[in-house]
Amino acid sequence: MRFHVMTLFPDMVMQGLRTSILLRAEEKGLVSFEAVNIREYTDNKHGKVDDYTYGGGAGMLMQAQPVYDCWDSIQRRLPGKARVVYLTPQGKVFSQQMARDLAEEEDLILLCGHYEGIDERVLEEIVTDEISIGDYVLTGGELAAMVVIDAVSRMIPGVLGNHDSSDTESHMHGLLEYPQYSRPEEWHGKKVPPILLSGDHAKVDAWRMEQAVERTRIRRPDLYAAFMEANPDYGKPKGRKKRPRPAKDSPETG
Ligand code: 6GU
Repeated sequence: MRFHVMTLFPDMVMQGLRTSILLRAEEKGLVSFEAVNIREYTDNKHGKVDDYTYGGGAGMLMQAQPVYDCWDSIQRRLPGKARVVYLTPQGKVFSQQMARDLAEEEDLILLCGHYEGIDERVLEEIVTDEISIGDYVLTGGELAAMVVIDAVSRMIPGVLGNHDSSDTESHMHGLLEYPQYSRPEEWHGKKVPPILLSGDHAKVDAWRMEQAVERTRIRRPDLYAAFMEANPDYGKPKGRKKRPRPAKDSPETG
């Protein structure tokens, strides 16, 4: 998959992406990254890409012309019409499902805004998806673009080693990850839960599942509710027949 980032800060984006797992993925030919400097496409002789907003108010806006010409120069060299993701706090909040969906694309163009945003007219013409990475405001779209690219890349087969496979991750069953421990067995007076040293894989799996569910219940009641909705029998004793429960209005229930 090829990622094309439209930005005023190409070095920031490339340095962020060409590190660790994503660097290895690019070296293996599984993904490629380019950052295209929007400023190189401005018609303004001073290299200006922003101007005041009509109607007044604080701040500057990125102008339509350089953004459009930058997009056009990228799109012209692609084999088909690529989706264009605009990173903005006004977008749909990014999720694992959106990462999975974007990972199906051959090319993806990401547009990073700055200042108070971008002239709406060019957004209407080129943008197919608007994404926010959460309910807070960043100074620009670059960090958000890197977040999206990271999450999308790790869904591509071969990017992760088989050890950190993308389906034992947090959020896979819609649950948070269980706690994990490495050597030594005791550190700062804290022992590793004995069940993890028992060698009983069935018990270890059951313990991890319980921990994941309990952690999710405490920390993310929204995810817990969705999990229980999808797994209504979770935690109910299985096997033996339950004693029939007296009806609600039975004298036995008081
Ligand atoms: Cl995508 N951009 C900016 N500037 N701020 C954000 C964001 C994006 N997502 C959350 N906050």
